Amino acid sequence: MKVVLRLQLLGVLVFVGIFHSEAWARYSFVVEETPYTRLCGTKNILTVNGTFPGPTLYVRRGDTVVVDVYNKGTRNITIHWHGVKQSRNPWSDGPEYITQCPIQPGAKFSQNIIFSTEEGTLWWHAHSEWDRATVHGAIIIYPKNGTDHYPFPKPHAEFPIILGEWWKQDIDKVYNDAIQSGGDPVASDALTINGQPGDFYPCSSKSADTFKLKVDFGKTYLLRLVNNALQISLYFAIANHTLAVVGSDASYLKPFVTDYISISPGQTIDVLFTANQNPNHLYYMAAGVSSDATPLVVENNTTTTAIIHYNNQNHTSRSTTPLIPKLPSYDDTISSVNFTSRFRSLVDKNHPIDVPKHIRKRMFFTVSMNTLPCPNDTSCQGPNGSRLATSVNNISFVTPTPIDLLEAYYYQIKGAFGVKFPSFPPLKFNFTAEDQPSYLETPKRGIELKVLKYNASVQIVFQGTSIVDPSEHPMHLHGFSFYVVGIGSGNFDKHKDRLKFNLVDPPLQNTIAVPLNGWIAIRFKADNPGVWFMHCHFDRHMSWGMDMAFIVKNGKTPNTQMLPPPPDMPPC
Ligand SMILES: *[C@@H]1O[C@H](CO)[C@@H](O)[C@H](O)[C@H]1NC(C)=O
Ligand SMILES: *[C@@H]1O[C@H](CO)[C@@H](O)[C@H](O)[C@H]1NC(C)=O
Ligand SMILES: *[C@@H]1O[C@H](CO)[C@@H](O)[C@H](O)[C@H]1NC(C)=O
Ligand SMILES: *[C@@H]1O[C@H](CO)[C@@H](O)[C@H](O)[C@H]1NC(C)=O
Ligand SMILES: *[C@@H]1O[C@H](CO)[C@@H](O)[C@H](O)[C@H]1NC(C)=O
Ligand SMILES: *[C@@H]1O[C@H](CO)[C@@H](O)[C@H](O)[C@H]1NC(C)=O
Ligand SMILES: *[C@@H]1O[C@H](CO)[C@@H](O)[C@H](O)[C@H]1NC(C)=O
Ligand SMILES: *[C@@H]1O[C@H](CO)[C@@H](O)[C@H](O)[C@H]1NC(C)=O
Ligand SMILES: *[C@@H]1O[C@H](CO)[C@@H](O)[C@H](O)[C@H]1NC(C)=O
Ligand SMILES: *[C@@H]1O[C@H](CO)[C@@H](O)[C@H](O)[C@H]1NC(C)=O
Ligand SMILES: *[C@@H]1O[C@H](CO)[C@@H](O)[C@H](O)[C@H]1NC(C)=O
Ligand SMILES: CC(=O)N[C@H]1CO[C@H](CO)[C@@H](O)[C@@H]1O
Ligand SMILES: [Cu+2]
Repeated sequence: MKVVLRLQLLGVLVFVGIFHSEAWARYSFVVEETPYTRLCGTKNILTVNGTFPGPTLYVRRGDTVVVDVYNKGTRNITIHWHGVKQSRNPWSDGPEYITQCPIQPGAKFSQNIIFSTEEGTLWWHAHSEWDRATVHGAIIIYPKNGTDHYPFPKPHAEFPIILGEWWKQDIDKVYNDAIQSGGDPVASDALTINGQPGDFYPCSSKSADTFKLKVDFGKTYLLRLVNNALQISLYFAIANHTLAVVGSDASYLKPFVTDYISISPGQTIDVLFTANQNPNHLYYMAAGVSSDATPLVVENNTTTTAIIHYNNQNHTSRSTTPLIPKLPSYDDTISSVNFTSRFRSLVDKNHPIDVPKHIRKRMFFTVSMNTLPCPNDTSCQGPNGSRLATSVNNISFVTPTPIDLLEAYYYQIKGAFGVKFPSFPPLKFNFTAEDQPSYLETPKRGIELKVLKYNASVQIVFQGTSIVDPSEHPMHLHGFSFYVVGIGSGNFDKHKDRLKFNLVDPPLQNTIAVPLNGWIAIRFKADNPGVWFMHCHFDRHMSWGMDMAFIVKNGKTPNTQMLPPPPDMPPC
């Protein structure tokens, strides 16, 4: 098996070497504090190997990779391999207090990353508090070596494009302040493309560090987009160039052409674009807010940019002011849902799909904003002097500690969690009504899991509600990709909407945004034993309780059972 290591330097891929290895490759991730300057100020941020974004992992479909994670920082940390199925190996999945206790300062944890059918782009990120703001990187999964190749013309070159948010404050302060206040977190100070805010922000203009992509006229390029923003979904576009969407979440799509994309935190989208415009101009690629999350964006609805620069410009007639793409407005939720609704799995003989047809386990999960009454001596900066919360089926998840759910399950430690997560919400009401009675606002709090039989065919309809404040919710499931068989606005109608499910070529995703006051329906086969977290990928919603976990039981044969824990699981 061939492993190609590359370094990304100022936007140019520099080829540093090829080596051969046996069944797997081994990497080191050194988590450490590193000084970075952005928006006119310097501060230490937590990084992997001193780079921001962190190193890209290059693998092939079906590889297993070992990553030795060394914590040389001063904070507890965990690393999650977002979208990697990790068959039978929840031990290396990463969410803190769900599948492991954190890697404490000075400690090391060797994680086995087991790829299976994923192909395209995924990413890795910290899964401890909100550390992923700076601790993240792309994972590029090439087709298997040999006859297999991309199901589209080979691009001339390809680049990871990681979208994110930058705070002038330390991210742990942003987190602690939000948790203590009970209200919304402070808005980020900039959006970023590959770690750089770009020309529209102070001290970034014409910065040598702004991400630049040099292209040859007539050539086609593959951009592997990752949204690592913490609190918002994003629109992305390139001035005067159309984009052909070819994949998402490491699964190929039927290509379609669009002027813009909408991408949720957690999601990846692969797009091709051809450098076929006037080479004497510069073109911005730009990203801007797409969620209607008013308190977090209104003052900060600026746009992050990178520059596309054609080689072989005519120097006497070139323009030095880049053209700006038009992005949909931040509150234009229709354009966002419209874009996502166009996804269709590729489906060809090399990329078949297997949508569960006969559902054994049907579930309906409401995802809601909530408020908690104000306890004495507590700051309560949520609406009407409350504390903000979130829930799934009216249970606001409480993070277990000092223990993790996977070890509690495996070693049968009693009292760490319950197994009564409800398949249906406790109350029926008009989920998306304009005004909701205030008695609906207060959720229960707890640690309830849902037990699934091995190989059960599962359907979940996620229903957004208008309790407190309607919002979209990018839901992410660990341990599985799922088919998105339906998406719609308003209340899910089980008689009418079910008839319109796409069971022919639904997209296979690991993150899907439940539209604001809308619903989505997903299906998957529970063929991966373990404890698997499911949560909203807006980090504030995750921290407020929009989470739950599945226990998928072992099957009957040895190769349908969880692998044993590794010897170096971090202790609590
Ligand atoms: C991968 O494929 C290339 C070309 O097909 C071949 O030269 C190379 O030896 C292969 N590598 C491995 C590890 O199979
Ligand atoms: C990270 O840094 C370590 C030591 O500094 C190095 O051995 C390792 O190869 C680097 N990892 C990656 C993925 O670049
Ligand atoms: C870019 O697109 C705009 C809007 O469609 C158009 O007015 C302009 O002429 C285009 N510029 C170039 C250099 O193609
Ligand atoms: C904010 O968005 C509005 C509406 O899209 C736009 O008019 C305004 O220029 C934006 N402000 C900034 C600072 O980007
Ligand atoms: C470059 O542009 C100038 C001005 O438009 C023109 O006179 C010249 O012929 C061009 N050169 C080339 C190589 O196209
Ligand atoms: C939605 O997308 C379709 C293309 O699939 C387009 O024709 C239509 O105008 C779009 N609608 C809105 C409201 O943007
Ligand atoms: C909270 O404060 C109120 C008013 O000071 C007091 O009556 C009540 O007993 C306190 N509740 C708790 C749980 O301490
Ligand atoms: C639910 O509320 C929405 C929004 O106010 C309204 O349009 C719809 O008619 C209501 N549905 C029912 C069944 O009352
Ligand atoms: C959630 O549960 C609490 C406690 O039972 C109840 O007061 C509240 O009305 C419920 N809300 C919803 C939306 O089910
Ligand atoms: C806050 O209180 C006002 C007045 O009692 C009420 O109308 C409003 O719905 C409340 N808002 C929330 C989010 O509870
Ligand atoms: C770090 O993790 C350990 C083990 O779970 C825990 O005891 C400790 O409180 C954590 N430290 C912080 C600052 O959260
Ligand atoms: C870059 C920028 O405009 N940042 C602003 C974002 O909004 C906060 C207030 O919410 C301002 O303090 C920042 O300056
Ligand atoms: Cu959410």
